[in-house]
Amino acid sequence: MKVQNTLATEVSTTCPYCGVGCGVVAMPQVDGGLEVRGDESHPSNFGRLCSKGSALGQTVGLEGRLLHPQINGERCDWDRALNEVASRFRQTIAEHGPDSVAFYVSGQLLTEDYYVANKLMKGYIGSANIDTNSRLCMSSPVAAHKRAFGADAVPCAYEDLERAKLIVLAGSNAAWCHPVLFQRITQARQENPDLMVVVIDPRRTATCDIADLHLAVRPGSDAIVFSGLLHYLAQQGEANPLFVDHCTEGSQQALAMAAEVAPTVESVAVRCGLTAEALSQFYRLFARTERVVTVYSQGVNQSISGTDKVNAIINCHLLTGRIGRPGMGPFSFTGQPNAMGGREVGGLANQLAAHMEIENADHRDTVQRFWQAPTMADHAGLKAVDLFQAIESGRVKALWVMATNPAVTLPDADRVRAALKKCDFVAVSDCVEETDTTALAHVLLPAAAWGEKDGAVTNSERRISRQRKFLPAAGEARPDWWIVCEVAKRMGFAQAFDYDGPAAIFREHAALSGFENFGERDFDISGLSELSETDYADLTPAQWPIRQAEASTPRLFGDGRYFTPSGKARFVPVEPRLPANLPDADFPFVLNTGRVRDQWHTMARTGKAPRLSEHSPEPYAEMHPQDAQGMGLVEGALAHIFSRWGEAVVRLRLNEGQQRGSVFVPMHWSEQFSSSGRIDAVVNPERDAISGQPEFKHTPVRVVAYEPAWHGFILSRRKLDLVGVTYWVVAKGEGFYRYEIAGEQAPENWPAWARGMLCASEDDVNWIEYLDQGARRYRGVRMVNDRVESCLFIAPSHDLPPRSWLAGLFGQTTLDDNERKGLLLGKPPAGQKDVGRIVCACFSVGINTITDAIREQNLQSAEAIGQALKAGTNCGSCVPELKALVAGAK
Ligand SMILES: Nc1nc2c(c(=O)[nH]1)N[C@H]1C(S)=C(S)[C@@H](COP(=O)(O)OP(=O)(O)OC[C@H]3O[C@@H](n4cnc5c(=O)[nH]c(N)nc54)[C@H](O)[C@@H]3O)O[C@H]1N2
Ligand SMILES: Nc1nc2c(c(=O)[nH]1)N[C@H]1C(S)=C(S)[C@@H](COP(=O)(O)OP(=O)(O)OC[C@H]3O[C@@H](n4cnc5c(=O)[nH]c(N)nc54)[C@H](O)[C@@H]3O)O[C@H]1N2
Ligand code: SF4
Ligand SMILES: [Mo]
Repeated sequence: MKVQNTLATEVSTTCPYCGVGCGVVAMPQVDGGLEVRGDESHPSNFGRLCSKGSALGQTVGLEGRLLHPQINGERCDWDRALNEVASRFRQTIAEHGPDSVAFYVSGQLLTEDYYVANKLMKGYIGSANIDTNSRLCMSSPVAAHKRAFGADAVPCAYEDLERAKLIVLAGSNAAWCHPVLFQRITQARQENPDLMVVVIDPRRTATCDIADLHLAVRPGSDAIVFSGLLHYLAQQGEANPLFVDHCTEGSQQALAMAAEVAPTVESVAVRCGLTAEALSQFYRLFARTERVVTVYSQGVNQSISGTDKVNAIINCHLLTGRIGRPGMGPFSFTGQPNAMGGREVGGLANQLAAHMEIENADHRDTVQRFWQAPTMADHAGLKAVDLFQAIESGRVKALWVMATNPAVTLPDADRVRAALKKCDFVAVSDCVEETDTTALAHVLLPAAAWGEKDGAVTNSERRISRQRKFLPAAGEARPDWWIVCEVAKRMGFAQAFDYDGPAAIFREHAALSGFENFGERDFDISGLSELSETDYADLTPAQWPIRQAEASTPRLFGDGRYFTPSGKARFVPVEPRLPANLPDADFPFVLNTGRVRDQWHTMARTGKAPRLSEHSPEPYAEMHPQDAQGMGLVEGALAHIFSRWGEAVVRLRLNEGQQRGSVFVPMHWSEQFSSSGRIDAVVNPERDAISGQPEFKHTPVRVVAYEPAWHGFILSRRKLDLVGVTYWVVAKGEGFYRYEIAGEQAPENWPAWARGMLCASEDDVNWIEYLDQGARRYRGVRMVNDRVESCLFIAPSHDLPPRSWLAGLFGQTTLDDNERKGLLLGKPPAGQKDVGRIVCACFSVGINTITDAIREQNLQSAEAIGQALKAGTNCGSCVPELKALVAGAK
């Protein structure tokens, strides 16, 4: 069947989500659908995909797409929209100078898009006010790499994970955020039982499933952990004097500082909230293992001292000389698909292009001559948070946002939204029509989405891969590079932006990387500067530097030479600092934020896939059960979270894996999906003084029970306009939309209210209902042609029927009598089971099915569950949870 439906073409491309950069084979179907599989030949994933990658087929439909340009909400043609953007930018620059305009771009742009946006701003507008959401993500590692290595260079390759004997994951929930790397590590452990894994994270995450040791550190204390490690290694005689002498500088200052700030293992343990035993175990393991890779991600980066924390980690690798050789090194896992590509083209406000520095006059001269640019920016531009503050104060008057959603994802997000509202001119390029940011735009520019355009991305291991087009563009959507170039032409820069396609841009980018380089700059892909159109079309994944065609460099620094003036790597003395804001009597908890397994950021794409909405359908806060005690905070209830910056309302989950005193809330919910789950409204805007990266992982908050007058939910085949609710969340299911709702005031007449929302008319005969006024319970079901059309359940508390069985009925074309009866009761008739919350997204296997099978068939492992139910056998993302269920049943 599948084979017949598949069009002849199979296209190899790259997944548009995380920085693992998995190869995907896209198989467009004759019915317009899309099947995907992992690309066996891609060296990043060798055929694997995670839940998000596997569900790509469910996300490419036209639903919700921005199909036409718009000015002030009115559809218009491209010419008008482009002229509008160009003239508003030109006017603003003429009146207020180049620094009065800005671009806010994204690690989800392709390299070619990014390259032209940066070229336009820095070389032609003459300002460096182009910053990117990578500021929120990778800017601390960038700054730390530059301090240590003299360049923003990631030394490692993924194969080092397989060749290591110890992997330390610091502030990384790889099981959910870099799932295919997590799978590679898991497999490496199976093949090599000596491989040890240490996870450093305040909370117990799915990643801890493979940890030999989990250090549940006090939030924000990683610099102390690694300073303590540095001192310990020195004391234990684990330094590598040959390497330190010949290849590094500054060790003495760094060691002296470490001795001062982290004198004993015991003192470090106390400050980090660990036992001395556990900490020594980690230190001993690190000391005695030559092949160690230390992975770091947002738990380290997103901090006011993120740059120092990364350097504290790198210091330990420098002291032991564990860098530049197989199976070892400090390894930053990048977040977005093209976080690295953005750094290569200079997408950050304090960079230039091709890893050159904006503050360096020679570099400016080099780039200016290469571009033949009329005006070069000569000072760093505004970093993301500062940029939006400058918009608020009116210093920046015209903004162009591309491929990011700042009204949701910047800290202190209410203030960001207010700044956008005030801004004289906002253009937004996006694929999706309705986002919290597009709602504030004057001009909307429809961008071609994944699968509709060609370009390159670079993953965490410096591997450049192609994204390829295999679908026609939706509506009038155009690739981002085209949109930028058309605006540039209309601003008077026709010659410099006259490209006939992405290959031409890529060649120029590659040529710039080699231009007057002489081996002085790490980023050099001059080997790709003469690709023909066919070469570009067929480009196979390779790791930079690529100085000759078909070269690839898995590992950097094998020769012991760095990009600093002396050629030596630099130790950085690190004085650990506390987070900017600490809990107090008013705000006693630390808010930690991050990601869930099956959603990508603001859910613009993953929110369209029913398969991905089942695992975490609602925004939630995780708390330790003891912290919740006596506060009316019970499992499944709603919680109101306040900080000095803002508030949110989310569902409460009690979890002993959560450290006491802290609360975890995912970052994904915007106002498109929830009334009040936008957690960045609560997050403080503090940031690292060196990198400008915000402290998303640490905001003092108060958590209070939120007790509305009534709770409820609706499942409906069509989208609804909700009336009279104060709390709502919408998630897309298979054949229905799920609304979780609550209200502070009960409607005067429940039936009239419900019919108003769900029925064709007040006296709709298809509406069957049940009202118990005394118990304040109301239920209604609408059946049309034997199919359930919608159902609604209201109760005075959150104690409502499970949604999963009801949800399953939307997949049926007819219901039998028993099912109909069950429908109004909200529970399956005798003989039918409720599968429960979905654990395995690929095969939709619910938690009840799994726990029943574990009990009835005495299943002892995740593999056994896989054999019995298929759960966990496709993408494997749910395996940690399956193991936890097996363990819980014992
Ligand atoms: N499913 C999914 N995957 C994604 C994304 C997504 O949206 N969804 N986004 C991608 C992007 S852009 C990024 S940047 C990456 C992020 O990938 P990760 O950094 O792995 O993800 P996060 O959940 O942001 O945070 C990681 C962990 O840091 C921990 N943490 C908090 N405070 C501290 C601390 O003080 N010390 C330590 N050691 N740990 C701490 C948190 O508890 C959390 O478990 O994920 C990428 N992959
Ligand atoms: N509280 C909290 N906040 C965080 C974080 C956290 O850990 N905690 N993490 C931060 C990090 S690391 C990151 S990376 C950011 C991510 O935050 P954002 O970048 O703001 O989030 P996305 O939802 O990925 O936004 C991408 C937008 O681009 C659109 N898009 C997709 N593809 C294209 C394309 O090809 N062209 C164009 N023009 N548009 C496209 C999508 O429709 C979507 O609207 O969030 C940051 N915010
Ligand atoms: S791990 Fe998942 S989200 Fe990341 S690139 Fe691979 S398939 Fe895509
Ligand atoms: Mo990110």
